[in-house]
Amino acid sequence: MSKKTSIITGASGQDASYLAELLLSKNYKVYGIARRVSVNTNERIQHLLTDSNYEVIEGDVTDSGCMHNIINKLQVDELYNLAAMSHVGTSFQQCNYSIDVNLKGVANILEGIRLFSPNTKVYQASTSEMFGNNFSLTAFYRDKEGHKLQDKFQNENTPFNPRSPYAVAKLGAHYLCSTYREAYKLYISCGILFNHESRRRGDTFVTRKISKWLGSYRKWRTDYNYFPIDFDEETIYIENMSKYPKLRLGALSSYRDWSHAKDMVRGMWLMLQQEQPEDYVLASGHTHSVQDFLKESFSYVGIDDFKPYVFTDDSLYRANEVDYLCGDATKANKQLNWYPKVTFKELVKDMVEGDRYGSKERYKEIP
Ligand code: NAP
Ligand code: G4F
Repeated sequence: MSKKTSIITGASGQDASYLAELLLSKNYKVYGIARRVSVNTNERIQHLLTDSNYEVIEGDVTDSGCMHNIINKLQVDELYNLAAMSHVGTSFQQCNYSIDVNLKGVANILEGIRLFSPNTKVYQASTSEMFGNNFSLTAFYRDKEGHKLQDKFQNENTPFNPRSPYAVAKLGAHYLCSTYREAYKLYISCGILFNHESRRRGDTFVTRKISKWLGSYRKWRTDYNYFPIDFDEETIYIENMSKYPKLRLGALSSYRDWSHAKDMVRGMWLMLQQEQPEDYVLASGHTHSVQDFLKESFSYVGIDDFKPYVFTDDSLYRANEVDYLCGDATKANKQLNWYPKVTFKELVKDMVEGDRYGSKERYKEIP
């Protein structure tokens, strides 16, 4: 059988790095599309660059000519569109740019597929942010072992209600995908993914911000070998009056359904192995607040009360907040036989351990 071929846009990102590993392990030829940058941003895929089945091609999804040429030339079996301006907070400051990349970029790809490579199967990275503060209410739903999960959740039938420029752009792209799927009979599946993290998570997202701060704080404290003796509003002091800035965060009461990125990319691949293209929610079915993440990660390193270590910075609050996300992935469970393997506790441990040793050891993964 001939080797399957694939394109992954956003090649240097968190998910793309795990997806490339997965596809290479399945003997695919992988073309990673990464935009031109003035410094090397290949840290997450450095270990793949010597693999003859992996090739990085320079490209930007906002450039239609560039994307059309790549799609036409490669005629791949599967295209995974993961490129995005993926930071919700930033999208309030960079509204037009978020629309350019997250919506118009998708239009460029879909047109390229329609015109030049209509047999290519497409995965589009949709997001739970599209639900905003909407949720469906039922008594509760159960997992495959019959355990009770949440009573408030979002699934494929929950109405969308985007609350950020990021979510609006992603929702536009989501609808564009279903429009192209129906109008031109293309194989396009959207994964409505809830939050997923890892050691490779960008360091401005809240989970990684926490694990990274803990790593550097612990190193600083070990260097001095003292425990904190005093705190003021923004600073931690130890015995010789050396000081360390507190962890600065915004909203602590938002709830997110956090999974490991490795579990999610398996679901992306499964979506493109079906007879028919459909959209699927991928989520753990468990939700935790930012405070829960703080509690779990600080207690993992032996700090019982995280509160004295955190400074709440008003400038980090968003103009609009999504308060509660918890996904019901029953459809993916049943149709794709997809279940996440890494628990919330294991995820926190993996991230905190990853940042404990600094950047070199960071990518030694949990098995
Ligand atoms: P990420 O780490 O921020 O990766 C995004 C990638 O897109 C980066 O490699 C970035 O390149 C690239 N990119 C940005 N603008 C581009 C452009 N104009 N042309 C080409 N590439 C461009 O995000 P992620 O967490 O892996 O997420 C992957 C996708 O899933 C994104 O579409 C995200 O919106 C979506 N998603 C993520 C989550 C989550 O919790 N992680 C949940 C739901 C949906 P640089 O490295 O040069 O910046
Ligand atoms: O880690 P976050 O920035 O992730 P957010 O906004 O949920 O978005 C992520 O997940 C989406 C899926 O639901 C993806 F589509 C999107 O691309 C991205 O991967 O923020 C999580 C929560 C928010 O409520 C935020 O307000 O943490 C809160 N938070 C509190 N302090 C903070 C901070 N978020 C960030 N980034 N930085 C803070 O200092």
